[in-house]
Amino acid sequence: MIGAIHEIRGKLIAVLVVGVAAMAAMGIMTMNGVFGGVASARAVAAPFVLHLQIRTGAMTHRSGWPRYLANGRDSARIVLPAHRVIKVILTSPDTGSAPVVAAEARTMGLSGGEVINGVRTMAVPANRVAHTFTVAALGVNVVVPVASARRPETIVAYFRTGAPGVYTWQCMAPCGTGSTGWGGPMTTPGYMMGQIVVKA
Ligand SMILES: [Cu+2]
Repeated sequence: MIGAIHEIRGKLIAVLVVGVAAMAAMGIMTMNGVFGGVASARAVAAPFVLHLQIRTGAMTHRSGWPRYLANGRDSARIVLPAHRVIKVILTSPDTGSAPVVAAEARTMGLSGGEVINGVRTMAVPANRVAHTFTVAALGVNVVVPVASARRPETIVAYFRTGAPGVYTWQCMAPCGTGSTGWGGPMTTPGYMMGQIVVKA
């Protein structure tokens, strides 16, 4: 009788020990899961924000010479991190149009098109384009519509950089000087063209 009780007690203790060990193991696994999750969330870097601003010729007191500013500075050389999601926040108060061919009025290489004043858009009517921000080598085209006089256009778009390299960015809308609109700022770094330097 006493032997049997000892045996049952021994079994109970064995079950308890195994149970506690199992719970501890699960606890460790759960902790690993949690911290693993945090670690991988950290590994995915937040988007790199690129603020682009159109300054019209009237704003810069140089008629026919609109320009892009990048993060409030000269856009002749825009440095971006490699293999990173870039969040473009582009503002334009430009009420003038510079019509493009249909292909250039379509967004390209952007995750889900672009969001213009809160509305997701894949293309702008070609005759309502004011500027583009185009990086042909990266397959990226951000389209800037003509702004109303009431408020500037705000465009939000995402694209991804690849390997390090130097690429040309260019506005494809003939918004410059001369009879064709392809003069002046269209060929001047820091105005309607420049370099994108993708750095590791
Ligand atoms: Cu332009």
